[in-house]
Amino acid sequence: MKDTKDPQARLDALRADTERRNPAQPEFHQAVREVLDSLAPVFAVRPELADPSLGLLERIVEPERQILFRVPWQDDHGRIHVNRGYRVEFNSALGPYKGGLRFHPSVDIGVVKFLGFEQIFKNALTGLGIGGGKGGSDFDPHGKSDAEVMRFCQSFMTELYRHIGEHTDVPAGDIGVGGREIGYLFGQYRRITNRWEAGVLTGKGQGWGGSAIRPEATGYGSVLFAAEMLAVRGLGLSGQTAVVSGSGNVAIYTIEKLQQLGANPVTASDSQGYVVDEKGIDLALLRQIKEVERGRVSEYAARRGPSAKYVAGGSVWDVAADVAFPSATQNELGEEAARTLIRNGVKAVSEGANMPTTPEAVRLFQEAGVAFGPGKAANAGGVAVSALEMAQNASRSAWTPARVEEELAEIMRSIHAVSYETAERYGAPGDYVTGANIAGFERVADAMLVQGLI
Ligand code: NDP
Ligand code: 2IT
Repeated sequence: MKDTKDPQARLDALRADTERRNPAQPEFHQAVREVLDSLAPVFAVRPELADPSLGLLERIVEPERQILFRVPWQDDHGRIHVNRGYRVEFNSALGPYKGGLRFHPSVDIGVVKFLGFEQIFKNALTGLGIGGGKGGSDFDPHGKSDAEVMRFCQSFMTELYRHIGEHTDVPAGDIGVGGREIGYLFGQYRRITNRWEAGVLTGKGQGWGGSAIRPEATGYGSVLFAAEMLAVRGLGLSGQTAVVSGSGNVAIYTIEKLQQLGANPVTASDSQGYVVDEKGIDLALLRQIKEVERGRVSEYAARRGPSAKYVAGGSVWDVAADVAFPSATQNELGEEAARTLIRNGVKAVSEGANMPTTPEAVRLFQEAGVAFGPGKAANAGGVAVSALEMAQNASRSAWTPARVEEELAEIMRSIHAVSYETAERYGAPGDYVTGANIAGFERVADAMLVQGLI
């Protein structure tokens, strides 16, 4: 990289270098760019962090370790399939690598690196002593039997086990990985290692080391973050109409917390379409279809009656709302959707998913004065309660749901406060993207600096 003292020129050169060294990884480039674009104000105040001779930035964009492996498995008809397994151990300056596993056909090394990179700063924001990592596979759990999912998980863990551990790397769920998969993965880890090492995975069942409120934590946290952003503007969630995308773990508990706080979530979606329910989403029906039957949101509309309409292939962001919760996947909310939401009067957007809003759409929201909560801050509640699960495992205790929920609320308040105050301090009032990126970066950078050349 060019050895220049001009911070912006250094950042531009680093970005170009990262793109050249990591070809064909557009999601990773996007995630790196979004962080680097926020950092110039830090270097104006703390030039030592950008000192070219330290190479700190070059180290931050390079994972500490990248693991790629073959995952062979047999389907119910005896046929053999081969998938790829990934674990990117990105940064352990603040604690053991921590982050979910994603099973989805779109998973490749660039997707895992984008998620792992985001996770470093998200985890730093929680203040709970966890480093950043992510993993997964291009395996598609849709339409697979429980037995097939179990055989896949066992094969995946038969390689992964040698790389993880409660003090080393602690995976959890993400898209396509929930309680069922964590159960199969944990069983195989225990069998291979002959260790009851509860803290090696989070998102476990509550009867065997899982934490209360972990399934709810990401969605609940994203709603609490939205409530904090609205409170700054003298507004509340009660009585507000909400549009939520996705119908998985994050979306379901986003809808639940919105209803508890008196808001009216009217949508859910999957990769095939969305449903809009003018009476508000019937959560018991949605959960029956998604969690029990593992079905599609189209079935919700078919069973709910005349208040609900299914729109195949449409954009959920066409539905008018006061608050929006993108909770499905990356780049699901682009420029056109942002314009529609702004035209319809949206006041706040809280990212339950990782990087769901494109950079152009983020800019539009910010220019329009919409409160925008980036995923690193807004969806950190899930990994935060994972860290609380690790604490319970280490002390062989189980906290009450009320205690975990109170801690989650306090953590979300503090992430909001540090993002808000950091943005103010660096001359970008109300800009949670800048605030969260700088606050997370400073914690990681400070730890790396005093730990020597790592
Ligand atoms: P789930 O697998 O439970 O649900 C994913 C949902 O998103 C499904 O409705 C799925 O629909 C939809 N979806 C997935 N891929 C696409 C796509 N390419 N296009 C449109 N819709 C899609 O995952 P989670 O709810 O756990 O995760 C959702 C998001 O939240 C992800 O970005 C994840 O990284 C993020 N997140 C999750 C956390 C957690 O604790 N689980 C913590 C923090 C962030 P379909 O079934 O049709 O694929
Ligand atoms: O993106 C995320 O923060 C997660 N999928 C949760 C990670 C975790 O370790 O709980």
